[in-house]
Amino acid sequence: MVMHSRATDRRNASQMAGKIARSTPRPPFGPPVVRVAAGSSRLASREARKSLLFTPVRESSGECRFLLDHSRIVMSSAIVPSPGAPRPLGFREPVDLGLPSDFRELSDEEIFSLVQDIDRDGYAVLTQYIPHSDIDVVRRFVRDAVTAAGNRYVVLIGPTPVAETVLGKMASSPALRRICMRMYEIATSRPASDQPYYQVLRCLTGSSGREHSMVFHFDSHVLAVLLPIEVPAGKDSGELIVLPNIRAIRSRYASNLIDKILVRNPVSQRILRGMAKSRPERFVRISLFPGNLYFFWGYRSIHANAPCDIEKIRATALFHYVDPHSDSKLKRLLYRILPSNRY
Ligand SMILES: O=C(O)CCC(=O)C(=O)O
Ligand SMILES: [Fe+2]
Repeated sequence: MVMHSRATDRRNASQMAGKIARSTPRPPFGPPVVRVAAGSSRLASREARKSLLFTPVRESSGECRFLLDHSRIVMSSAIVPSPGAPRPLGFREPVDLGLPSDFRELSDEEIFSLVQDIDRDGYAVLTQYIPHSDIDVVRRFVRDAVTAAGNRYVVLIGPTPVAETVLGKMASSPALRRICMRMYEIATSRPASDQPYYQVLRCLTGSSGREHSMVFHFDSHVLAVLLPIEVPAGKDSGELIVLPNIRAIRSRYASNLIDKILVRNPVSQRILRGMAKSRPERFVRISLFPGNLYFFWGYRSIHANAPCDIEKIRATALFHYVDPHSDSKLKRLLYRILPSNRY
């Protein structure tokens, strides 16, 4: 299997295969633990059919809002070992320890190339990064989750509900973690963070799925890693639409908040939707293929998914990495006093 970025797509795959040294995951430094999300996983139980009404949660863009009754959201509670314990900037893999590798590791050159692709084109892609056999399993999982939710939009947050699928493996993958950390370091010149991913599985279907389409936003996290699981064939296939890299990482949460308010209001949403129709060339429109892994600067880019066929399912898994304002006192205060606040 050859897995490569778009930049490397353009090169000869067989050349790359010889070039890429396989290395194995390093053992974590120390025993850090991270707390992931809150609440309880209900999918596995009969409770799965009950809606979790008016529970404040963070939506997939890392925002907090009250659930609507047409949404089904399952959250997870877990303490898991941080796969990406902090490492010194510039740290390189030591020696091959002979441990079984998880996903394919990328060389620093390949990671640089991903960052370049995002900076230039708005996104990068590793083709066929996740094996089809794993996608098939998680696709069945998605179908069951959608059925359990009454064939409506459902979002699963955190690693626990998806732990038995490849999404659990991705969440704890040292290879993927290293890619994210190095991308972040290269792009921001800041040391990589040991923040856990903000992990989301979004399943859109029916008219409630439509309501969650064309909702333009900035993410709260710098890097978005997107794995398509189910993509409807045909006209309305729910592409990812991106206005790439249009803002910098704000030093203050308050500035971020203003940006978000400027985008997430009905007037701006109408303007952006109109623009997507009348000036499509201004947006990057990404057709998604299950098994490919897509990367973009979610914090810096306005983005949304295009609508998809209401008869079909569109499912994507997202791993959001590094909230630059996680320490903000204002943010914490707002989340405390306005739990339904989306910003
Ligand atoms: O599902 C998608 O294509 C994008 C979702 C997204 O932007 C998000 O979860 O923040
Ligand atoms: Fe997003």
